[in-house]
Amino acid sequence: MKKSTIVALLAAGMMTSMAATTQAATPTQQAGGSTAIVLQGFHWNSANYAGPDWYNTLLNNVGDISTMGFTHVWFPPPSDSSAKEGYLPRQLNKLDSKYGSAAELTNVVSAFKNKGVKSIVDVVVNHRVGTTGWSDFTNPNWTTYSIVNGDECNCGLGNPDTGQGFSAGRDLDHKNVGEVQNGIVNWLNFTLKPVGFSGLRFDYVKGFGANYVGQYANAFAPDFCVGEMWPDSFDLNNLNANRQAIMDWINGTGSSCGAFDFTTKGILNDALANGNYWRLKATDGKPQGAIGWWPAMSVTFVDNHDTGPAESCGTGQNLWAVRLGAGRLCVHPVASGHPDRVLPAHLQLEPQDADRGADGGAQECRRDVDVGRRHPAGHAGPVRGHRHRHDAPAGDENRPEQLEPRRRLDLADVG
Ligand SMILES: [Ca+2]
Ligand SMILES: [Ca+2]
Repeated sequence: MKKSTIVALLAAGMMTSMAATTQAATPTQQAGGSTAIVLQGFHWNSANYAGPDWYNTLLNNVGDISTMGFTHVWFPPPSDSSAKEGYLPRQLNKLDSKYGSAAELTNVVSAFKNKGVKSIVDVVVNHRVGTTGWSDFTNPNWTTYSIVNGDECNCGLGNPDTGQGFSAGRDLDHKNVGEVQNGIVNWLNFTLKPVGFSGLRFDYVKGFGANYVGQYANAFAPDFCVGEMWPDSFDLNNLNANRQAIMDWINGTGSSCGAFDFTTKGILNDALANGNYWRLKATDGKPQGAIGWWPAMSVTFVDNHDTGPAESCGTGQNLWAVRLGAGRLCVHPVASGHPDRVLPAHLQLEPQDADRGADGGAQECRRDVDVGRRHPAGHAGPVRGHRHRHDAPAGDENRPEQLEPRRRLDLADVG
């Protein structure tokens, strides 16, 4: 994927002119009436997969994922990274990673596209790491003027950070037009878009100004955009403060990107742990989370690679199967307060057996799971089950199997 200098310079010139004419726009899936259901197509252990690697594991599941009704799949950060999971990006334009090769990535994205499923790329641009050290950025080559002047490397020659710092990587100076802004837009449009990605997920957006997410999203023109905006605090007795922080961030992007509804996620945690389902409904009768205030821009959320606890069954986030019960709430239109619409929802592709216990024991930490969606007409969508045991050999029994539809849990059922 390496570009020649001539091509890169040409691209930079093109993007400068394009950026000047790009208009702010809300992604189509967030403009209202969305029917998107997003599957997080990886988990924290996915980078460990080999034979097949993760991209080919996904490839083997394209048919099932499309049949289950998912409209979008969220991919892990695809660039070369010093952390195998992809969250310490190094050579942005190199798309060979622990998840697989650039060719395999393009292949699986194409396979999804052929089934009508769109792909979302995980965009990590708060920070970057050097190729051989802390700050020698290559491919594309950026100087230390691209690093904020308060970074822990004491090497940054740029402006002060426009958001929070991240100590494991060099915080990028998003005010820097020539290297950072143009470099990110070029990467989005000339490295990632040709892979086939149509959606954006922005990582750690508290790390830099929301306006830059809006700028980058507008340059890419995604059909779906979501930011990882965890408010600094979560107080069950002051949920409005939590969701207001999410609203403020969306506003900061110029309504060019939605956000995960982490308020609802926090309420669900309490509801499921303590039976406080009443919290899910606000006094105005609408959902208490971000979806109650701005449903079209709020992406309901269950769990992901860095929220699931790991109290048992070895390492990694492995309780999402339990939490998928909550997913039933999230994928139901009734949960949105808008029965005519299924809001974007997010579930996670269940792991296979890569994180089985080191002792090879028989402890089962993932139970039968069913996921599905209720169509606007009220009929249940396809329901599939995945059964995994730590003592089960990899093979056909780890393949999804058709299970009988089960009773679904609606907000209406619980108060
Ligand atoms: Ca830093
Ligand atoms: Ca930062």
